[in-house]
Amino acid sequence: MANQYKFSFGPWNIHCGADPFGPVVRDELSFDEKLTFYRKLGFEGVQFHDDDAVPDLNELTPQQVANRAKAVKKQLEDHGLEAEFVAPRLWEDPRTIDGAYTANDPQHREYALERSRRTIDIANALETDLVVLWLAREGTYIRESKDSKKAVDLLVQAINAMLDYEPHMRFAIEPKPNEPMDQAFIPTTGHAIGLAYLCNDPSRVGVNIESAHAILAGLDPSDEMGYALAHNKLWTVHLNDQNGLKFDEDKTFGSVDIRRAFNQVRILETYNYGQNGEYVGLDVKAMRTQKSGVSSKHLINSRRIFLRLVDLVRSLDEQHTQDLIKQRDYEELDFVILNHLMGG
Ligand code: XUL
Ligand code: MN
Repeated sequence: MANQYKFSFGPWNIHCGADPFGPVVRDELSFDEKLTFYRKLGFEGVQFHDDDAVPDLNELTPQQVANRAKAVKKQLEDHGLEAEFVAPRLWEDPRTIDGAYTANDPQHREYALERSRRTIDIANALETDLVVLWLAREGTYIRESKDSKKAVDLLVQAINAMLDYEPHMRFAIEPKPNEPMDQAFIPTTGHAIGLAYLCNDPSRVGVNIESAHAILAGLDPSDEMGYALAHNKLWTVHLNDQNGLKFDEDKTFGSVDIRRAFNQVRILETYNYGQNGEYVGLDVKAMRTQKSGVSSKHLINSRRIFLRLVDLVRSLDEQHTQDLIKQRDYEELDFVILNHLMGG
């Protein structure tokens, strides 16, 4: 049976256009206002950072955090939505300046773990069994500041502590090679999956693959997806696009390289991604030039492009493709794919 896809994004994907060089340029929307966008745009899953669900959670007791998260669960239900995952925001607090789980200061590492426990509590209250770990500051600005072997040990210890804390929770590592760090300890899918196998329960540690992060690592996102699928560890994706090796652009899916996007959709479609409830997640930013009122087009367009590419995957003449592979006529295959993408 043909795949039916369900789509998600995070509230941070509707934003006011501030960048490191300039202030906001669009109206600030409340969380509840953002929730009204989801269904209208064709999305049913909400991705959360812990403080998207419970702002200022460091100021609250664990019980207060859980209670507030339960109120958010009700809010989601009122909008016909569900939580896809919750991710600890471990890159803004002063105690995460030198990293979180790999910070050199043991008290700062303990803060990171305590905050992650709250994230897990929030995930429980929102009734999702998935936590995403983007290891933002687990890396270095200069090689000599941290021991890379010890860093891996510390990451394993931290993930083990999270696995122990909630035996039903699954953890999807989102690798990224750089930004904000110069060198990340877990830059690629292979690193993330290697880390999973070092943990006490590898069956509950998988990955979230972001297209732009793979491109920043000089890799093809669809190959990264294939690698994770071969390990049954592709539990969510952050589809977007990236124009070369620069800052993380989070561009509309397919907007730079439609063929690269086609191949991501193709591998997801080929291996029935979504059959276990996985979402097609987006992590896209509107251009700063976009005015208020039309600043969610990057979301609707990414979804439309994904679905157009699903049609193109399904209408590709597979027999012809297989024949060309058999004949090793990859020049003709190249043309057939390009022609298909151009509507031929
Ligand atoms: C950062 C990034 C994050 C994660 C969630 O580059 O992609 O938004 O997706 O923490
Ligand atoms: Mn992401």
